[in-house]
Amino acid sequence: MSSDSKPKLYEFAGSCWANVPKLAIAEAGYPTDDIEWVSINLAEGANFNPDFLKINPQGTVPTLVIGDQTWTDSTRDHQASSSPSPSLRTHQHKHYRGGESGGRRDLVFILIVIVIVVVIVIVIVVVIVIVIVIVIVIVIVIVIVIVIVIIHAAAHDPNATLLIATDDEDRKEKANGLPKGFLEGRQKALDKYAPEAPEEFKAFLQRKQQENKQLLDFYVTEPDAQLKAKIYEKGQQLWKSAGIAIRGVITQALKKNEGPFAAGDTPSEVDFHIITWLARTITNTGVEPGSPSSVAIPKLQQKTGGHGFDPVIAKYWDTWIERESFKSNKLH
Ligand SMILES: N[C@@H](CCC(=O)N[C@@H](CS)C(=O)NCC(=O)O)C(=O)O
Repeated sequence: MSSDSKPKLYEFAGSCWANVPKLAIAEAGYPTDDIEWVSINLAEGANFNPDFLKINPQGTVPTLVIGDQTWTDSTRDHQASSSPSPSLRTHQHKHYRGGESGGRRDLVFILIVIVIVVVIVIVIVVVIVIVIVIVIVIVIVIVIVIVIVIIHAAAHDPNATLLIATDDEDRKEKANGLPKGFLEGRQKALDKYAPEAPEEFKAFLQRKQQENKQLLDFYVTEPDAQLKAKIYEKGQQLWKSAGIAIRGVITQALKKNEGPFAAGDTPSEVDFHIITWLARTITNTGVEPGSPSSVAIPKLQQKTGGHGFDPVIAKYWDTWIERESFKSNKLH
């Protein structure tokens, strides 16, 4: 496959959501050579380069380009593989002329009526079964979409739990670790691109420049007590919401079948979103990426308010961390 005709996946090894299509590709056994992988270094703010903004004006990864079509959100990636509606076919109806048999018209008439009634009943039953199947499929699709939308909610965004401190100790750790370095790298890029960017991206970049600077300042200067309280409140709220998502929608999704995955014994699209989010959320608790549930779950419980989780969560996590797609993509 020539590089021009290959699907192009813009991603970053440290990106949480880019793991959704990466897992889907690995689980489907799609040859990685058939994809052109383009790394957008988020820690250096490469996503704010106007050249990338022309491809995805939100400046986020994953971004998938196939031919002249672009997908800029992992929650819509599945559309890339959806097939077009089947074309309608015209049916030719043949008309037959019925014959008559001598003096038994009434009997023939009754038989014809019975046949017609039986055919009508069969047609009605088939239509009802088809409608029930369609309704079940629609309900399943709606539930999957709802779960995916909830997992992606800003209320427990894993990029926010990574960057927003919950207390003084957490602030100190973030100020001495990856979050501060990440914010600094972005700031450098934003300070460079915002003034010289084409008009269409200026407002977006200036807003990002301001927001990023506020958070960076929180770590590199000594904030006043009021700002600290405001940020910590936001950080705690994010973890509380993460706990609600795990104990609510994720547990429900995993308990629908025997498990360990949402749809049974093989991972499906909804799992790629759940595990991507869970892996980053667990890493954000401070444990080593890919730690077993005996280590990860108690820490996750503590961060999300202390209440227990249903055992399906630990089972789900331990199943995923052993999976090749999880390991090869270094989910964290
Ligand atoms: N809803 C989007 C979110 C994508 C997203 O926020 N990606 C992060 C990396 S995990 C990103 O590119 N952030 C760059 C930024 O916000 O500056 C999706 O699922 O694709």
